[in-house]
Amino acid sequence: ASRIPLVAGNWKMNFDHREATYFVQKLAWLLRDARFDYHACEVALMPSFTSLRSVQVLVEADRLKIRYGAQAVSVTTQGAFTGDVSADMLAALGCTYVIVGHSERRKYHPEDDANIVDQVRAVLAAGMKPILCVGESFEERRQGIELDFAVGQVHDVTRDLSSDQAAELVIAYEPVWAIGTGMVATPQSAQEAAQAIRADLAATFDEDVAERVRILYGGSVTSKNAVELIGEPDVDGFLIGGAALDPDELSLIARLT
Ligand code: G2H
Repeated sequence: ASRIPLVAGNWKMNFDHREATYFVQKLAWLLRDARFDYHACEVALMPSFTSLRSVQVLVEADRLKIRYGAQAVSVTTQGAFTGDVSADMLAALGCTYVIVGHSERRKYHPEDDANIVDQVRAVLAAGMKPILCVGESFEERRQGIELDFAVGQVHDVTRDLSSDQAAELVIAYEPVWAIGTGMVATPQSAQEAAQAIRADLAATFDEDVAERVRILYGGSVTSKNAVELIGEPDVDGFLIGGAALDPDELSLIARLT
């Protein structure tokens, strides 16, 4: 496919701004040392809000090709919303991506489908790309409805978008049972889900949109399982948690992708 793969590190609630700065320097050095081709694979990091400014300063000063983004965003543009961060604030920090609807946000915060649609809209309106996370829990998999469930989660968000908006999406298929558990999905089941999601995009929009959207796999990705997963035709990269906390491991995964 013509899609450029994306390796995105989701740091979750790890690293303060000093640790983030050190990490980015080390990762950039490792990739430079390996003559990494950023045109062949995009690398992005999703630090905490508190680290974004430090990452921006470093990326701009050293002209790094590493991209970055946030892990969530407010659905409102400004005003009396204590503790929230707007999409425009993130765009002003040079963010390329914003993770939307991660299962941990769906679980620990009141992020329901309506809120997730609004976050996607806010991210797009500010000129960034949402990384929309979907995926079934163990219960849905046990019932054998995992594909319908994941496709349904995508559909609930995309049905109200225009083709131009949908084409900007990155979708991360992250089966909840695989998140942080060491239980990675098989390449076949990651492919099945990615293929089903792409087919739904083709049905909702058209082939062009379906071919443009990158679909990542997430859930216990490491350098040990990345090669097999990326070999699948509809898997366009990874959203990586635990393994993204080690610059050597993350650079290795990027090089293998
Ligand atoms: C899934 C993933 C990153 P991990 O949440 O989004 O985390 O790789 O630790 O399973």
